[in-house]
This record gives sequence, structure tokens and C-alpha cells, in this order.
Amino acid sequence: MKIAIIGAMREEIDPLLSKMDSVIETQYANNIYYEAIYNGKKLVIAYSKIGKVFSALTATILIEKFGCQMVLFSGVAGAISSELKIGDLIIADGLCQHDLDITAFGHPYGYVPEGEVCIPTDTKLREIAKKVASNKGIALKEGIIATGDQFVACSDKKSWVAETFKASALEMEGASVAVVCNALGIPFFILRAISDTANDEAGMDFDTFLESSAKISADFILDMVDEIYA
Ligand code: 4EZ
Repeated sequence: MKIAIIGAMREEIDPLLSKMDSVIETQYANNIYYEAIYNGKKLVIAYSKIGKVFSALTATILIEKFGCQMVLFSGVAGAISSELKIGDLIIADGLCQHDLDITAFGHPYGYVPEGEVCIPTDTKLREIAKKVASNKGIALKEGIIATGDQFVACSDKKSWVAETFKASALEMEGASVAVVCNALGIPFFILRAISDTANDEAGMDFDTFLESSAKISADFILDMVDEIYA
């Protein structure tokens, strides 16, 4: 089993790469793919660059070119749910695209014909995450994560996404990775640690907490890798 781990930004994968036993870099499609060995197991790690298009490209390449059979995403997100504080972890039970809009034709937000508003993540991987969380004695929230090509730093937008998609957090890559993995029949999992609360202070909070929250997510993902192979 070859596992892919995707982050959006360098800061999201650096804490993963620093724990690898060996790393080989391959350049492909304007990006770098890190083929790594971790506790004797093969991983392929990449940061996609920010947004739905880059993350869809990276997920596709990891599966089609590198032969990865499972995709895990590790990174940070803006909180919608007031239960989520900076540094808290959330796993997606489903992913939707909050910026997808053909409502002019009577369709719901997030829907296009032959697509789905909400794509569920792999149930077994969610169970593994809960086991890891209970072993580590940490709280793990589960909920819908809304994805869009926007950094949300506005309470009105945040409330709209909350109401429209019943989402608990938002970011910019989860749903696009979900679309690719779903189409290709690859089990996938999206983990995020909160870096901000998507309000007017989101930009400043993001800059302050990106590194620390990215590390919280990365550490958890590697514990999950151990559990997947156990
Ligand atoms: C996107 N990521 C943010 C990238 C920001 C700045 C150079 C996660 C994220 C996020 N996305 C954290 N907080 C967010 C928010 N409030 N809105 C959207 O996945 C790059």
C-alpha cells in the first residue's frame, strides 16, 4: 500500500518531511513530489499550491503517476463552528464546494449535473482517526468542510457557508481532492487543524498560527499512517 499525503502549502508538509527516514525528490507538472520512507513504509508527499485546481492536479498525479492507493490531506483551516478553537483538529465527514454556483438554473449551491453537493470521506479512515485521537487523548471534531477558491475573512460569508452547507470549517483544497479521489475510486481522508476563525482577523491569525497548527495536523496524520499499517 502506497499512501499519498497532500498539503496545500510548504508549511503544511515541512513537519511531515522532517520525520521521514529518506526522501527522493521528483519534479513533475511544475511541482515537486517527495517519495519518502517512513518507518519502513512508502509515502509520496507533495504540497499542491493553494486552491481547488492545483490540489486536483496534485491528487490526480499522485494516483495516476505515482500509483498511490490512498490519499490523506493534512493542513489548516478556518473554523466556522464556535466549538472549534485555534489548534483544534477536525476531520471531514464530507466535502462540498461553497463557490460552485449554477443556482440561476434552479440547482442548489455546490451542485453541478452528474456531481454531488457533498462527497463523503472514507469511513474506515475516519474510524482510524478516532482511534488515534482516543489513544492520544485529544478531542477530534467531525463535520462538513466547505472548500472554495477564496480565503474567507468575513463573518457574513462565514455565516452563509455555515447555513448553506451545514459546514464546520472551511479551506481551499478538500473538495477538489474529494472529487478526484471519488472519481478514481481511491479512499481519501481530510484532516485540518484550525488556524483562524474566518472573521476579520483571519489573515493575521492565519499568519500567526499557520506553522503551529500545520504541525498539529502533520503529527496526527503520521500517527494515522502508523495505525493504517498496524
Ligand atoms: C487554504 N488554506 C489557506 C491558504 C491561505 C495565504 C497565503 C486554509 C485556510 C483557509 N482557507 C485557513 N484558513 C482559511 C480561511 N479562513 N479561508 C480559506 O486551504 C494562503
